[in-house]
Amino acid sequence: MEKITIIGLPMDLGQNRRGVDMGPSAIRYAEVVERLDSLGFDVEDSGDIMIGRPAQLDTSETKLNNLKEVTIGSRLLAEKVDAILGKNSFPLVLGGDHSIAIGTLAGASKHYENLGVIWFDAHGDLNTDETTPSGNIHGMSLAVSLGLGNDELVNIHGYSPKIKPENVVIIGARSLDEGERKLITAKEIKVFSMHEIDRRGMAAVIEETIAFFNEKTDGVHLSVDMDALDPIDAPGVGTPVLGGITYRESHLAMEMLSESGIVTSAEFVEVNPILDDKNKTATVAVALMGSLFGEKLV
Ligand code: EXY
Ligand code: MN
Ligand code: MN
Ligand code: MN
Repeated sequence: MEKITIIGLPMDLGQNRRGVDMGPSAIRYAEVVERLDSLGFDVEDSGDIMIGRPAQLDTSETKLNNLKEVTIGSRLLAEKVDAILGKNSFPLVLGGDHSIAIGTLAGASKHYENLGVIWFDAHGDLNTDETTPSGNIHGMSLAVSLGLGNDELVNIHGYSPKIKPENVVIIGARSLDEGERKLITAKEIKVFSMHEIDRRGMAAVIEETIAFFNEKTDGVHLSVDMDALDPIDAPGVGTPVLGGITYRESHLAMEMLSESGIVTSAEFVEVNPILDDKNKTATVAVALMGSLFGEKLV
């Protein structure tokens, strides 16, 4: 695909540390448009989806924090991503916290029979309204996309499930709750934890991921939670976990995915400029986007 359409969802209501709503601005400030332009793509920045802000953050109605706002944001994003793919452009979504993946996947998976998902994350985001320890929807977005959890979220964009468990690969996991582990076992979800990455190396992990998808998917969505990286390289995230993917390993992953040509949509989430060190995390995110879209060192 020659065209890339950038869309931001400046929302921080899927978790409880404010500031990740400034992620799209920080990523633009780190020159995402210029970077992708220079690689020869026809880049359109279609701006941000504005969802407004409740006067008071509400946790009273359900166990899910800010359910109403997250639902509205997800619906709007689903429509937008659906339309971008309908125009044969590559949707590049900027978050926002990881709850926005509910909307991205709802819009994207309509276009594929068997959409694969690469979930690059320290976490599984596989909690449901039953298992969540926090009530934060960013810890549920992958489960919701599998059709599990709150009905309203699960049915966004009018259908469910968006993806099948056998089409999911999680890379970088090192913080999973008990309910998430049970789900991974029950649904036989493929997980490359940090243990596998340490032991086998990122190259082998990505080679296996590409082979896994080549066999059975007609599109692949790449969901990059910046907390997959080690906090040394990506300090500006709300839920950092020690012992993560290095800067070079993450680049290698993007470069290999770029060479494979399998990725058909992507999102970069959880960049929180308030917690960051001189926009480092947004700068790393943009560098990874460069590699994902074919930037070469020589
Ligand atoms: N598993 C925890 C929860 O559900 O609250 C933490 C989730 C963090 C999710 C981050 C963004 O990937
Ligand atoms: Mn996440
Ligand atoms: Mn995470
Ligand atoms: Mn690079």
